[in-house]
Amino acid sequence: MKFPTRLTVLLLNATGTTAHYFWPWFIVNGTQFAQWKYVRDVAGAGYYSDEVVDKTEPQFDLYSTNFTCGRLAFASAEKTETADVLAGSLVGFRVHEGLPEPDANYSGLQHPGPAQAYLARVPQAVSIKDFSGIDGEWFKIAALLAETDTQWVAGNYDHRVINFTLPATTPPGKYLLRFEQFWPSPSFLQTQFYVNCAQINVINHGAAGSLDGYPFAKFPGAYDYMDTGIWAGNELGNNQGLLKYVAPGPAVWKG
Ligand SMILES: *[C@@H]1O[C@H](CO)[C@@H](O)[C@H](O)[C@H]1NC(C)=O
Ligand SMILES: *[C@@H]1O[C@H](CO)[C@@H](O)[C@H](O)[C@H]1NC(C)=O
Ligand SMILES: *[C@@H]1O[C@H](CO)[C@@H](O)[C@H](O)[C@H]1NC(C)=O
Ligand SMILES: *[C@@H]1O[C@H](CO)[C@@H](O)[C@H](O)[C@H]1NC(C)=O
Ligand SMILES: [Cu+2]
Repeated sequence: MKFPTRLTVLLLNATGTTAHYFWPWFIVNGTQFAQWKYVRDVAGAGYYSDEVVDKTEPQFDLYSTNFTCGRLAFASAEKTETADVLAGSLVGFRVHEGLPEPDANYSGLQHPGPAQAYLARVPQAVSIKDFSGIDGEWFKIAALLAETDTQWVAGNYDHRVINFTLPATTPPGKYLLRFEQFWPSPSFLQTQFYVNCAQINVINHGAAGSLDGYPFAKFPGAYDYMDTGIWAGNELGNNQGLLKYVAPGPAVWKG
């Protein structure tokens, strides 16, 4: 079911901070790289006068092409570098809540909630700079959900970095790595999504796993406003019963 419009409550804040955020830092081999080096830079939403703060605005429209990798992310493909990542290694994204430098690095996670990561392979004949991911075949490689019935894995403000493993059997090649973290809301259309994509080149000298038969997702397209993992009930909205939570999207690829 599509709901293309949303009534937006404008929260204009003169001091320039919001209760929102984005994920501009990619972490590989234990190193946190410069903002937007490997992550495609995004546009603001047009709600805040400060350019950086404007990027913190969450996404609500699950059917927008901006839902693939963040607002107008494809426009940054050309200037984004591609990180070599060994299959099986730990990677991570670090949060930025729109604080001015040099405090940006100390941003925290404003909204605990599920975090998931997907890969879409860049077709062999295509350059990653020409790959938006909109027609990509996305497979899920990580779902960091509940730790206990009342606590998400990404569970508090001090959780600045979200790490996950790139599966050891990921076939070598260029990929977009789509990272999302979100705050499921009991209010319809109010679930706040924070989506960013890194450009990666997977190096794998070992055996590659099979993706035959995997139910690939499309972004946009895979998620719906009616998904119980997105339009949360009141229990979930109050951080209760989290172990029963069913995340949107297909199952995590078994490798
Ligand atoms: C994420 O991994 C980094 C190493 O890259 C480590 O320093 C950090 O403690 C990890 N953070 C969490 C929350 O697991
Ligand atoms: C994507 O985001 C940009 C920047 O906020 C906006 O101008 C544009 O209308 C959005 N596109 C879609 C398809 O939602
Ligand atoms: C991470 O380490 C691997 C193995 O040493 C190396 O090939 C790769 O270039 C490193 N990636 C980055 C982004 O530094
Ligand atoms: C930001 O934090 C990371 C990880 O703790 C650290 O490696 C980096 O030096 C910090 N950068 C700044 C500018 O403080
Ligand atoms: Cu928010």
